[in-house]
Amino acid sequence: MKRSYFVIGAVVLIGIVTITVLAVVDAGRIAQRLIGYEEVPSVSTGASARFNATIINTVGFPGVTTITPTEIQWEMSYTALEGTVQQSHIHIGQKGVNGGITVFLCTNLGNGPAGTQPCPQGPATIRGTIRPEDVSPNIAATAGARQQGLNTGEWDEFLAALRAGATYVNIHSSTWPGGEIRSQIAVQDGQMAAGASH
Ligand SMILES: [Cu+2]
Repeated sequence: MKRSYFVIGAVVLIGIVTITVLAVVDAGRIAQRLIGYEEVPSVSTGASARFNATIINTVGFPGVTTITPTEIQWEMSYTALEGTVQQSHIHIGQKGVNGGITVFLCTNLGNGPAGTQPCPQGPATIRGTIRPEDVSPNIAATAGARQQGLNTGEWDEFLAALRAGATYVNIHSSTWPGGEIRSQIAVQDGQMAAGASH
């Protein structure tokens, strides 16, 4: 009797897992190269970085699975910074303009939200996942982004800013505390646009 409950439970669990996996949709790709010339004003440095990210939509089925919020899985590799790496963020701001910090990628300054990873000295690769609670967390360092209207947890507005080209990735160093290398973010449509899922 107990064994049959176990078998039924396992079958139901496998079914739920399968449905969830089928509903994971690639909703956009980001692939940027950070350089000093994109800083405002431009910085002359031999440093560079790659920032790659995928916007993941996990779409639920009404009455079957819970609708899970979108998340962004990212990876960044950087090398040859001329100063000591201090922190890295996604900022809100159009090309050629400095804007406020909205998402912390790493920091060595103790100024990020709890759980923010440290920034190793390069060459290094770091990874993370951005979720709604990571958008402009309610800490002093993100006050600028909130003054620009991107408030704590405003996920849809964050995605809209990404897609509008109104965000950038920045790596700050001891030599250039305002940023040594930077790249504006552009989102390429993911496989969802082609009607496929995986
Ligand atoms: Cu920054």
